[in-house]
Amino acid sequence: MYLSKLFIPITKDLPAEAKIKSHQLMLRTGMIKQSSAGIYSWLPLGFKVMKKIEQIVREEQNFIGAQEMLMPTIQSSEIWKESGRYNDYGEEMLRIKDRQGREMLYGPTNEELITDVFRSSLKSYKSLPQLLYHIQWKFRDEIRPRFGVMRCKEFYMKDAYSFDLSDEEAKKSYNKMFYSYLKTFNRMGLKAIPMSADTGPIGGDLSHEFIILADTGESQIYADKNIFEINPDLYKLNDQSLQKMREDFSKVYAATDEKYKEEEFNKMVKKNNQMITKGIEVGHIFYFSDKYSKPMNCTIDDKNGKKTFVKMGSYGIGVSRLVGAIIEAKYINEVMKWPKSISPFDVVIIPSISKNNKENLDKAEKIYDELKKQNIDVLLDDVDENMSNKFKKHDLIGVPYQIIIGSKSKGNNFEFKELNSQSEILSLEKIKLKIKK
Ligand code: 5CA
Repeated sequence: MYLSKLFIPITKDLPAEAKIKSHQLMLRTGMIKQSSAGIYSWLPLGFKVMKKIEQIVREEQNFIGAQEMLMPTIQSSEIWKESGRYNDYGEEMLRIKDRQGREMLYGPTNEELITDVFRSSLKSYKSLPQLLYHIQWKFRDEIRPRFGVMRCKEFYMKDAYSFDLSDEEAKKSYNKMFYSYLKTFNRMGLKAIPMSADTGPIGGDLSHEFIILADTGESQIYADKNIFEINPDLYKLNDQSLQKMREDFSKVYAATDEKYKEEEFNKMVKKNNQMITKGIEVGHIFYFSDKYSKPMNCTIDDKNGKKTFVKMGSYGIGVSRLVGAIIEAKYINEVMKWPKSISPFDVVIIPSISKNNKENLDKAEKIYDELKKQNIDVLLDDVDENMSNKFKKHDLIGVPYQIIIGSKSKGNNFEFKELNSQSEILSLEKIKLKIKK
């Protein structure tokens, strides 16, 4: 893509309404545009990053055997009345009437809808376990939407649901998701800490939030630094190994303020290992057994033909929130550097262009074609602007690699720079290898 053709409305001014870096940066680089309070349009640059995040989430869900489907955004109030949450959910739920006067709502989450799908589809224990997920817009009429995409009204979420015959089997599904989440966030260059958490309006008595460290986070966290030593890659996708993983995590203290107990924290964690800081919740998993299946009469026949309520859990990842959360975690010293796996482009070519000399632009175009042929997603900054402005702009856009075509690039060797490091002079072959690594 040529930068001059890209729909990227960059602004120099700091948007007054944006209080945190990610919100400022997303507005300044034209990743999003607010349409009304807490509701945003996703412009090409922001949408591209969000789609890459979505794809990683999808691949890791598929890896553990979850199946993708799609449920609607608009739901009937009937199923929410059955579960008892229609009144409980309160004003965060956006309630709508259709032309027949039927009460509908814009789904804030999907426990009821998936239970309804399940109860009319499967009846035998032989079909279990099942893991289903979708990636769909949600709406919560947040009283104070803020921080851009971090706490907004309309947001993009991956929500998965597990169905098992017994509590014991269900814990295995929970462990799989726990593992999948750690791998998912790792692939985005994030170290997410699983923390015991409250279950709030979703319910149940087992729950973990996945939190990444950031000063601007809304969650207060208390954890043992040793939690970072547990490496999810050392566990395998089988029940035994995943149970061991859960046990290893449970030995290391990590809790949000709702679950925090000072005495326990001081007893379990040595003073110099204590981490008391802020974080952003990027995922949340719940086990709630028959909380929905019972009132909604969602049963399954066990092997003796006896009807039992199916045991369920739900598992969310804030796909759109992650775009902002990753900026919060990775924006350092006025430079944004996207992790390679989700960067909007693999590399940007920055030629020094002047009115009477188009030689550098010609060279840049040749490299552009060459990289394109190798399936490298490349951005070419063909805008006629001085280099210092260009560098400032690319510090904001955050493409991790730059090929700079100026005085240091000679013949077939070019100046190559990874953001936040020194540049080096390399052949195009070596550059390709670095980008693809
Ligand atoms: N039904 C469960 C699991 S599927 C559920 O809804 N969980 S949740 O409420 O914790 O939301 C899941 C994730 O969505 C959160 O971890 C967070 O990353 C994201 N999220 C929740 N509310 C918002 C919001 N207002 N704006 C942006 N992202 C949000």
